[in-house]
Amino acid sequence: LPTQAEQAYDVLIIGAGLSGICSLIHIRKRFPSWRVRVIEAGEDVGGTWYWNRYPGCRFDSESLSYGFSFDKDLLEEWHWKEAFSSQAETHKYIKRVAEKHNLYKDIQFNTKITTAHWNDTEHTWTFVDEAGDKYAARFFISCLGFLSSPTLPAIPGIEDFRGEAFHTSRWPRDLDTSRDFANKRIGVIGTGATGIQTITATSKEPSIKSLSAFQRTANWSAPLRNSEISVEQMAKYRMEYDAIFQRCAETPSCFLHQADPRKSADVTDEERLALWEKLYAEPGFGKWLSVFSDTYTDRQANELYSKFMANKIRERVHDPDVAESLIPKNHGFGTRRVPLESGYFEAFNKPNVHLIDLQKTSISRITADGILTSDGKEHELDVLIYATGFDAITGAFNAIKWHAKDDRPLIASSDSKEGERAIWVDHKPSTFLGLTAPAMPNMFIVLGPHQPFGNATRSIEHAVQVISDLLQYCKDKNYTYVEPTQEAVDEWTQHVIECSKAATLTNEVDSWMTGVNKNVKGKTVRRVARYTGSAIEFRKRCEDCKLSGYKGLMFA
Ligand code: NA7
Repeated sequence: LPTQAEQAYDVLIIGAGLSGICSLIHIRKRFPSWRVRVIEAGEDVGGTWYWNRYPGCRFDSESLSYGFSFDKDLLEEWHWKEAFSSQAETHKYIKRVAEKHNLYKDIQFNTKITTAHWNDTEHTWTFVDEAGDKYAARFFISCLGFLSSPTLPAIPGIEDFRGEAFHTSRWPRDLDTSRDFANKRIGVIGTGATGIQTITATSKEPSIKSLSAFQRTANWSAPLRNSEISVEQMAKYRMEYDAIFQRCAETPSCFLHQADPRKSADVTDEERLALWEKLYAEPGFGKWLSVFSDTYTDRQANELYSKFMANKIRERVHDPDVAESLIPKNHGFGTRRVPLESGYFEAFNKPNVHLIDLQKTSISRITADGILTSDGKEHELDVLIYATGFDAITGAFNAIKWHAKDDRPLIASSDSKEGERAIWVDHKPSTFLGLTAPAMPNMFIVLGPHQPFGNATRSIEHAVQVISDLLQYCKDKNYTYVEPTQEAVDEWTQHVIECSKAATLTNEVDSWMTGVNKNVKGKTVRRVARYTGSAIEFRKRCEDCKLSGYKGLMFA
C-alpha cells in the first residue's frame, strides 16, 4: 500500500450510518491487524437518523426488529421507549453502539469524498476529499446510503424566496418548532413518507399561524398506531429477541409482517373485510404487507383494497373535497411505499391547515413571499419546507467523480460524451449480487443497487457478513484484487430484472422505488434499481456464491 502523502488503509468505509458502523465493527473484529477508517460527511454517526431531524421523524417498522442482533449485551441494555422509535431515540441508540464499540476513534467526520481513482498496478483506490486530502485503500466499502442524497424541486424562482427554506433532511439543527414556528405561515412541498410525518407533526404545533401542504401526488397512508413501551414490557420483549429476529429472517422484506397466503377471491366479502379491518386496527406495516397475497399483482384485488382504504380517508376528513384530493387516483394502495401516519388525515380538519392540490392548480413559481399557483393565487409563507425526497439508490454514488478501471466513469447519461464508457449508463445499475460492480474492483456495497432494502438493519447485517467472508477469502489466499466477471454481472442483473416483473402493479407507478425522480436529470423513466426477489432468495444466492468458491468473481 502507498504510504507517502496519502493516508493508507486496508479498508476504507465511506459513510457512518448503520451500514458504516456495522462494517467497522465486523471488519475490526475479523481483521484486527488491518488499518480501517470510516469517512463521514456529517458531524456524527447515524446516517439517515443523523440527517433527518424533521418533526415527526420516526420508524414505520417496529423498534424491536431494528436493533443490531449481534450485540446481545446492548439488546439487554437498551430500552426502546416506543413501539416505533422517534428519530431522536434511534439516533441515541446508534451513538450508543458507536460508544460501546469504541468506534469514534476510527471515524473521520466532516469529510466529503469528491473523487475516486482506481490504480490498476497497485490494486488500490485513492479517494480525494473536498479539502484535497487523499486516502489510499486496498478495499473500499460503500456505505453511502440509498436515500441520502436530497433533491430540491426543479421549480422556477426557488432562490427568490426570502423566508427560511430547507430540505427536510437538512433540518436546521437549532430550530425549535414551538419557538421558531410561532405565528409563522409554514409551507411544505411533498407528501411522501417524510412530508406526511412533517405535515402531521407541524399541524399539531399549537403556535403556528397556518400550514399549507402542496401535494402533487396524493399518497396512500394508514395508521401507525404507536405506543409507549414500559420498563416491564421491555423486560418481557428482551426475552423474545431471538424469536423476533428469526421471524424477520423468514419474511420477504425482513419485517415482522408476512402476506396472507390466500388470494382476495378465495374468501367471502365478510372474511375479506374482517382481515382488512383487523389489519387497519393493528400497529405497523401489516396493513401494507399482511394483506391477501395477490393484492399487488391482481388489479381487481388491489382496487377492492384501495376502495376500502379510500373510505377510511373519507371517514376521517370532514371536507369531502379535501378528502377526494387526499385519495390517490393514479395508483393503487401499496404500489408505492406506504407511509404510516399518526393523525395525518385529521390534520386537514384544522381551520389553519390547507391542502393545495397541485393536480387542480400547479405551482407556477416560487416568489420572494411564497408560492404562486397557476390559478394566480400567491400563497404567502414565512417558512418553506422541501419534503421532496432523494436522488435514491444511485444518487450518493453520483455525487462522487469516479475514475474506475480503465478510467471509466460510473454514471453518465447516454447522450453525454462519457455515456459510452460509463458503467451505469443513465443510472441503470449493473452489479453482481448487488454487492460488487463491474470495473469497480475491490469495491463492496452495503444497501446499494440490486439489494433488497426492507428492514434496513437486517439487510445491513447480512451484507456486512457476506463482505467480511469475502475479505477473509481474499486475505487467506493473498488476493489483492476482486472484481465480478461480466458474465456473472449480466446474469445477476437479468435475474433482478426478472424478479421485478413479479411486482406488476408497483412497476406501473413512478416513485423512487421504480427509479423515477423528476428533479434529477436522467431519472424521468422507470428502471429496475432494487432487488424485489425476497431477502430469503438473496441470502441463498449469496451463500451459494460463497459455497461455490466465489464463482462469478475474478481474483488476483
Ligand atoms: P418521496 O417518497 O420521494 O416523496 C417526495 C415527495 O415530494 C413526493 O410527494 C413528490 O411528489 C414531491 N415532489 C417532488 N418534487 C416536487 C415538485 N417539483 N413539486 C411538487 N412536489 C414534488 O421522498 P420522502 O423523503 O418522502 O421518502 C423517501 C423514503 O424515505 C420513504 O419512502 C421511506 O422509505 C423513507 P410526486 O409523488 O413525485 O408527485
